[in-house]
Amino acid sequence: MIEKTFNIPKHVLTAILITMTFACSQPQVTDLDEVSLIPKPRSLDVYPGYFQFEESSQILVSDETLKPVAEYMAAFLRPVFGFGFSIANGVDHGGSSNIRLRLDNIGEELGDEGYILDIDEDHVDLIANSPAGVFWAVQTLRQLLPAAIESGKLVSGEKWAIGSGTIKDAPEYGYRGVMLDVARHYFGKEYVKRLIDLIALYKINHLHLHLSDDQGWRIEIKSWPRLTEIGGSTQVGGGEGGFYTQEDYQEIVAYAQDRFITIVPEIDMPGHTNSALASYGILNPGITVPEKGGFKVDLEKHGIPENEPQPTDLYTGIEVGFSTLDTDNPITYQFVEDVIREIAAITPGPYFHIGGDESHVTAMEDYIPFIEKAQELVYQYGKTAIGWDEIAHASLKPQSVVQYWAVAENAKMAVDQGAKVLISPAKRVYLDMQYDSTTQLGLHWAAYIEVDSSYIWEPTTLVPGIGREHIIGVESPLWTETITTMEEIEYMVFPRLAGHAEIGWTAPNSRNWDEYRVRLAEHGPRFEALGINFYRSPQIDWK
Ligand code: TNX
Repeated sequence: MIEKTFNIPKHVLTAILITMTFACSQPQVTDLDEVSLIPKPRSLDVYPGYFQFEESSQILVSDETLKPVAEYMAAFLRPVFGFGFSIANGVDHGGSSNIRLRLDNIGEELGDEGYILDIDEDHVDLIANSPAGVFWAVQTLRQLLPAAIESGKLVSGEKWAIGSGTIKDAPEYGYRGVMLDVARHYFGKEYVKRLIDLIALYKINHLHLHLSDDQGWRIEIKSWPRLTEIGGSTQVGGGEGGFYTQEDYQEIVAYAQDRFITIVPEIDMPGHTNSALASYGILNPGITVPEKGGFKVDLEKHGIPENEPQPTDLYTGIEVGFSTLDTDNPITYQFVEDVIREIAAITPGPYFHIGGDESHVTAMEDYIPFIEKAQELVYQYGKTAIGWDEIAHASLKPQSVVQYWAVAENAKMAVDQGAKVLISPAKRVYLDMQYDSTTQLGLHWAAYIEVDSSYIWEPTTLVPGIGREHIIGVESPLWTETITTMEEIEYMVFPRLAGHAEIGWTAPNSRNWDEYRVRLAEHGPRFEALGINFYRSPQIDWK
């Protein structure tokens, strides 16, 4: 065997060694403007240099109210970095390599949710008028770090650094929402919490829970216990269903609140009420359920005397529009009041959603006074009423909100009454709509919604006569007739929600599909690290 020796001159070797050592100690830093942020921030300035996280880095808070945000942040940094990230009061004592969370007056135009994220060689500063702004700055910081930050697992040997610069950011709309239908299929609180965690990353700040429908009643009402005992006992397809106790619901509310997400409870009325009519015959005006998918309530099992008014059958199919509350019966209003009172009492958020959609078997002359009474009760219990766009047929209070999903004239009627609009056009944001004709899950009555179609639209040009001043924001509903698991939820929600989040947050003149799709591609590894079962749309060159 021939031994080969390379005679490398000593000075060259030294030079190579120095270069290697230098290269190893230099972290990989991407300039801020090269990072794919979603939603796109309002402004971004890049400076030379970078901030490097150190073992000794601390999270400092200017204010006690920011401690939970600091804890939240530390909870995802610690396991991945393997650093301690201790949290301390006071942002003004010296020390470098710290992350400082600070409440300060950053100007009215950045509002309650805006923030400044300032990165230099010594510090990362997250500054806002209120804790919500600091929280959204944390979400931006997450996206400035490599995708591995989302894995929750230790990454060793990495030098963690982010490029220097300043991001100034604030949302276009104060209401950026997702709706989850837990009535057609019931999803336990762990599912809801995971969804809350995932949507927070995209700065979504409302989660609307569709808590009742023909197939299921999902929230405990102490004064009407059979609603969950009977009405919560099944779901589409005939599975066992389920419901949230009031304690479960409060746990969800608190979990969401910790992430600056407001829960919006919906009880859909006077249609979409079969689960209530199956629980209490006295609420039933004598309707019957569609032939396929109905089954008798076991009266004996629930101790219901034969001579009580007959409840409807439970319903496990997916037809809509066949049920209604008895709008002439005073007991109906006792029921509605009890339900609104009990839910309002455990809902800190400002809204109560009364549904009001597809009441096809309620005569308009009955529908209108019903909606007006329900609206009244919502205000009586201290909440702001929201309803689907049909409620605009009734006389609305100016504070009330109409959720535009189908009929533009309804939305226009609402603003003509001085009410506000939440934008949820089925053709653009319905997350239960299939991506294309090959999608296995979902429906397509409104449209096939590929990623481009879900992104390329603008709320203020959707309905003539409805402009920026009438709109409170954008919400993406996920109806769950065909959705049964968390994986299926994720598949329909991602990646479309990221685009909806940007429509709600980023001004229209900063949005552009060709540029967005490149940014979205970079979120593929983030989705993967988070274990999200997302739809790999062929429109995106996933990384
Ligand atoms: C229409 S959107 C409905 C829901 C269905 C959905 C299915 C709305 C207010 N009503 O009851 O689940 O279509 O896409």
